Amino acid sequence: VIGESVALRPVPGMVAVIVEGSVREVAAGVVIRGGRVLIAQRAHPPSLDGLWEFPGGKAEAGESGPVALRRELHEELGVTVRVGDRLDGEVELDPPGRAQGAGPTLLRAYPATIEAGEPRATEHRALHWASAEDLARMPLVDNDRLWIPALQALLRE
Ligand code: 523
Repeated sequence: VIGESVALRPVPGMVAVIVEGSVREVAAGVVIRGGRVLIAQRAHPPSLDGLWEFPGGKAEAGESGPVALRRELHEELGVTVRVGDRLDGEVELDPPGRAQGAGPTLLRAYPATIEAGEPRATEHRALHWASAEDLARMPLVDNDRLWIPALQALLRE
């Protein structure tokens, strides 16, 4: 009798866990200092080689975006950061070979403040402190362009 099936009864807590567990996040860091924002030039994959991004990476299973970003910026740039409140907007990524029924992977951006260390490119080709004008003219990965207008406004404040 379907109506009496425990498995089909809506249990709000359980639904929340399932939904949260199916979303994957890539967290990108917006590090602003002295009217400029840090961008990093990707070396891979070939389709993104040479393009600039807000550095970051994939959250591992069970890891929040901010925690993942702190780890990634330590691995990639050698800095310790404090992560702020997420910026508006997100971009759905299309990972090749995504399992059917699996949730989306979302690119999200967070402001990050350097607490210790000076950024060094250990996995990127180069780093650049970009002005508002640089953001308009340098080749950024398409996904990251979403945040350019908001950042330009911030940098010009
Ligand atoms: N993006 C992206 N913008 C952006 C980042 C950090 C990542 O569009 N600012 C995309 C690029 C990849 C995917 O997100 O399609 C994963 O980013 P990646 O490769 O930087 O994440 P990693 O380092 O966790 O991935 P692996 O190298 O595979 O471990």
